[in-house]
Amino acid sequence: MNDHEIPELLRSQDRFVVVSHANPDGDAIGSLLGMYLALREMGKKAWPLGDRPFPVTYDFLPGASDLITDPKDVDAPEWIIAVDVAEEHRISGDISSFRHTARLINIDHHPTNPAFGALNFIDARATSSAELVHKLLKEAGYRISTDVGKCLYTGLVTDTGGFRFAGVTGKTLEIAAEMLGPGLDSYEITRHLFEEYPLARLHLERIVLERAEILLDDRLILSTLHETDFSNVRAELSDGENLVNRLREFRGVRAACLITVMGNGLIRVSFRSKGNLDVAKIAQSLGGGGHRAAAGVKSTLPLLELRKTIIEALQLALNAG
Ligand SMILES: [Mn+2]
Repeated sequence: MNDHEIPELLRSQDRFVVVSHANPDGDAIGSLLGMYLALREMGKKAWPLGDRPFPVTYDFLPGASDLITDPKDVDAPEWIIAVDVAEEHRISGDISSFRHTARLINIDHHPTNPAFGALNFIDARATSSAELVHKLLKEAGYRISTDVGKCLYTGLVTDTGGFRFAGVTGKTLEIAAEMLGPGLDSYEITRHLFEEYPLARLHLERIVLERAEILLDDRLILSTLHETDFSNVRAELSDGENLVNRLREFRGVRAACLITVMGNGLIRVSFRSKGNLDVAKIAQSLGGGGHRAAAGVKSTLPLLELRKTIIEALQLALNAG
């Protein structure tokens, strides 16, 4: 599955456009900016591409203001690097004008990734894609700078929930230490990530908790947001990132689910689980994907039908496990 030529390509090749997934989280943004800045520091042409500006939370990251949203500003790239993208159609940024002239390198840690690149580096044991970017850059002979470290550490910290989630080992902490390097405080970064939320998030959190339903003998907590909730409290969609985690934090709860009803007939569902329950499987059965303990799907099913399907699938999985 893994292509071992990638470090050599990063070292020898020159023109790279770097992309990640739509509605990017900390790992998507950190991995994208970390890769982009490292390539630039290595003296190469590199373009960070996305379909719209990143959420303001990440404005503190080096390179954040370099993001390109118009593919015309990308000049004849030879390589497309996709980081943290579970499926090709989830790539953010219009790569169609060079998709068939450039070759795609796919770097990801989602177990459901179908290896859509010409070259693929996929490792589901990694807690973040940032870890994989770090590994490849190191193997390419690149020595991590403070700027790149900030970006990659952001990816690692956000995808591990601040080192709390399943899969964090001593190795994870060693990699984190390498990313921080000497002279960089973890708190210089984590303060921006966890203590500078827009106030709109507090309003959203209130609504999510107020509407939380405790189901399946206290094993599932489910809540629902509507697009109008976001506009009512003047929140962006990204202000709700990872709010679903709050629903998993209680004793005996095995699964958490946050349903977000968008205005365009689409419904976003985020799943979290605890213990051996595999929510990626449930997301996949509905057309989505993700990780064992954190997965999601966008569905066109009507709300009530979708809700019923989700609860039944979770009930079946919980009773089987
Ligand atoms: Mn990730």
